[in-house]
Amino acid sequence: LAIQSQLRGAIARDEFEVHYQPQMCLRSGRLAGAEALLRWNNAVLGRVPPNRFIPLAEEYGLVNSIGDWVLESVCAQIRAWQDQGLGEVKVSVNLAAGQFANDATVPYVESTLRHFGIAPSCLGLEITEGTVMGDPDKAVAALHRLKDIGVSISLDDFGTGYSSLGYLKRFPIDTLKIDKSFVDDVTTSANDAAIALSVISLAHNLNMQVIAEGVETREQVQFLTERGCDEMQGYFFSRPVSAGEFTELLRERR
Ligand code: G
Ligand code: G
Ligand code: NA
Ligand code: MN
Repeated sequence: LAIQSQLRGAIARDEFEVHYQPQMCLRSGRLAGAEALLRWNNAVLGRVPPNRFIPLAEEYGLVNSIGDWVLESVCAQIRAWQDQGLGEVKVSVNLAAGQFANDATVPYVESTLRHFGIAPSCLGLEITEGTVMGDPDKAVAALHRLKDIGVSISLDDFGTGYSSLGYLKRFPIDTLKIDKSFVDDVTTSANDAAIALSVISLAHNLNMQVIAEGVETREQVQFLTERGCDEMQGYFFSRPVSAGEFTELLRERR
């Protein structure tokens, strides 16, 4: 398959790029950090979205090397921003199921942070419900080891998978992300509004933060702000942008 052989050589050919989507703190109105979103631009296949190539990377056994590349690239960038006097920038990185299942991942996260001299509080890891449900007991242990290092954990796409509230109680999760599918109609659908409010209450009652993703309109911002959502991410604020463009946003923040 063309995509398999192209994906295999993508790191060596330097075809990946990390983009950064701003995450806004609603209380201060300021830039709180970013989610790292991987981009692949291949000479033969063009731009392939991560929704397509990450599952293939899992299947071909490439997800660990790609994930390592993302983590190093993000840590090098956080270091560079700090060296440029732009402060400690918090970045959330998506962790694939195959990385999460790999015992080498936690020590690798720790040694990479140390290598770049980055405070663990600058790194967040985003997992999905599917990532942790495969082997929940192992997941609880791995999450605790990550918490011990000092990185924070977000549960992505919350509400769209098969999560059980019992697991939510056991997982040391810092932040729930309200999935875009609930945000889209939050100001027009009573059901979506009820779900968003319930997730905000659930998170706060469990001493977690809440971030809404896929926020596109002023009405959504207002609705979610009034109801106590902590952070937001979406096209209303910014699309995912290149590291260079994000550097400009950080300069404006100062
Ligand atoms: O921008 P968007 O098309 O970037 O992202 C689509 C999906 O791909 C999201 O579910 C996102 O979590 C996932 N994704 C983006 N970058 C990465 C990455 O570096 N690693 C993993 N595992 N998933 C990613
Ligand atoms: O699955 P995950 O939540 O990690 O991926 C987020 C995806 O949503 C990425 O593909 C990202 O580019 C996209 N995204 C982020 N903000 C918005 C938005 O406001 N509107 C839309 N349509 N997509 C968004
Ligand atoms: Na994500
Ligand atoms: Mn998501």
